[in-house]
Amino acid sequence: EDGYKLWMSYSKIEDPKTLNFYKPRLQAIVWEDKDLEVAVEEVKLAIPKLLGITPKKGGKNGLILKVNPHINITNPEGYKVSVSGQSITIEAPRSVGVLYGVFHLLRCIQTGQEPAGEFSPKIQHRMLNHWDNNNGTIERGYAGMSLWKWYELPERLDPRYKDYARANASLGINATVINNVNASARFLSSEYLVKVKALADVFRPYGIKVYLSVNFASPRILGKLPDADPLKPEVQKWWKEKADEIYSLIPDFGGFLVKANSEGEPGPMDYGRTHVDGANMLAKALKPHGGMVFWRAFVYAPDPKGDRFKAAYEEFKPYDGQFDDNVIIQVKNGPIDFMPREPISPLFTAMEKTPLAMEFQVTQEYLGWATHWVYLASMFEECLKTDTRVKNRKTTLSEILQGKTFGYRHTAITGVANTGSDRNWTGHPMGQANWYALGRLAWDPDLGAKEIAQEWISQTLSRDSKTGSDIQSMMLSTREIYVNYTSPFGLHHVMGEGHHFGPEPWVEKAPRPDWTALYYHKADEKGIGFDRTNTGSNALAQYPKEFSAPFSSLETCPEEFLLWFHHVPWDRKLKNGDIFWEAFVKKFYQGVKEVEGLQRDWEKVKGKVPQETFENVSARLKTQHKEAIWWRDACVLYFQTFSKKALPAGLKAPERTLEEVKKIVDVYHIR
Ligand code: BDP
Repeated sequence: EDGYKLWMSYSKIEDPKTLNFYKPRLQAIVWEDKDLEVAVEEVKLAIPKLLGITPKKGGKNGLILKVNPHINITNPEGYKVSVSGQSITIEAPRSVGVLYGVFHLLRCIQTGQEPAGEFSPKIQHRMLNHWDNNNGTIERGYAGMSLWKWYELPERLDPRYKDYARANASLGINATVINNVNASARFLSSEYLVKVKALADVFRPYGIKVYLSVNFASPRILGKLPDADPLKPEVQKWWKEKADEIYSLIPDFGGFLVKANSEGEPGPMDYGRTHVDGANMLAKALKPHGGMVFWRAFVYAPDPKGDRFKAAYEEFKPYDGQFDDNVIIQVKNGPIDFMPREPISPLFTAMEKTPLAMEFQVTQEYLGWATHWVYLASMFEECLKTDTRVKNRKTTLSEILQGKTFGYRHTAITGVANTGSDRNWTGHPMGQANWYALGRLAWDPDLGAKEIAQEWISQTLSRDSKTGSDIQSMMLSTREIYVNYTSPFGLHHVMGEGHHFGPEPWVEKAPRPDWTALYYHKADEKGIGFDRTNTGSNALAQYPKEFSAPFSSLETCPEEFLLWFHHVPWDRKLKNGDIFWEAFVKKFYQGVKEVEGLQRDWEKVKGKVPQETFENVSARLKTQHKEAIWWRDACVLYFQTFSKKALPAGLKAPERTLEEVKKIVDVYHIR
């Protein structure tokens, strides 16, 4: 068990009740439709392994798979499962629905449930974003090189492409953006498009549409036009012809993802135009083919005196309602950048006439790369269940994304992938659960981190209920542990500059002021934190009043968000009676202790989970422990230079000096 098979290893079921229910009903597979080939193939692969029987073809009873365009169902990608007598029937209007139904059935077998009911995705576009470059590297990838082997395509199709598609389809992921948002124009060259087509052909039977990130300056770079001004007819013509070329190769091509006028990428503003001009121009090129534009709102113009928190809202809010109907604005979950804990982006509460897509990050850029165990579903869930108070009533972010609140015409949830060429796909074996969770939440954003963890464990590490619940509790604790030793009370953006690994709260110089740590923590002799209330940047005013009210005062601000919104005096008393400085320091120490707890708990599952995974996780936990101490020592010693206060009684001072800790990061700069 080296992890290659992900949650599709289909290990033998031991539970007699499950065997009794499924064995008689899976003796045969009945289907007619040719489009059901991959669904049938999956059943044929899984059932012998799970149940030790080989289903025969045809007959009256058994697993009946049917495409039925006339069944009445909420979403055309949904399916119905019913059990009667010795048969299980999976029926759907499209073949992909039947495939989803098959994966649902396989999940039910492995989690000891009986299948029945109607299942429909709550979100239309369920996507992965790969930040893969054409030279095989991955921006912020920690699990090896890109999965896509551009030099071998289109002739050789790595078998891994199909396993990638199976894994995604098993979760209901139906779209993949295969290249980096910092996009090379080369992906749109005719030479590359045939390679992209080869991938699209592999993914198609699994219901997965391919998208490309595009470089806005492509008409200039590839088309040799003088510029890429979206209002110029020749530029529009270039994009239209490019779209026609793409669709002639890939008739179901999904569309474009665009990072424009952000972090140095080209965009319409280079020509005095707007996001609306740029997005709508691309939308018009794709429209005749049914393609979509995902236009990212990750923008922040350099403004040393401003507050980066406010940038996306300020740039996009004025354009609400002006985008074409095949444009979605893709917004990161928080206003800054994938921090271990962020408040929700205010844009989600403010764009009533524009569909917004959620962009989560699955790759752990700011969450310890591949050496820290962080089960991200806890963070995704916290974000999705946030009550935004939109319309002055309970309105979760999940509901907004589902289109219920503002009546979106399109809905989307996307995750920046954590996959790579490592044999186990994600580097850290537990990172697989994050890919899994992203897919499940994109299908149903109301699912809970807890149930998703349990499902994943039953399909990967163990079906023993004690072992399962032990691992589940560990998983559910990991995110808060990471927060404790890196970013307690809402501390943010104090990681290493550029590479984003490890602590560097002392960073005061960077290519931009808002890439330093000092910009965010603002520590001084009085206290620490970014005042975003009306005495500070007033970023809170971007939220509905009913949402921001509790955050606005030091008394009522949830403690886990304090430093996001307040400059907190070091000796401010917290709810538990500690002064802030002491509570703050204690969190770092607590985080380290908790990693030690994780190590002890993990030892207990030895012999109960696949040995290779056991050893892999154990070793990574050792590194995590070492790095948690590094975070603790760096933050405590550095912030102590401002607070000038002693450590709380009973805590042992770090064994090294601040100067010594500062040197450690140099090693990581070359990682
Ligand atoms: C930041 C990453 C950078 C990405 C950027 C983005 O550090 O590599 O290009 O986000 O999302 O988090 O565009």
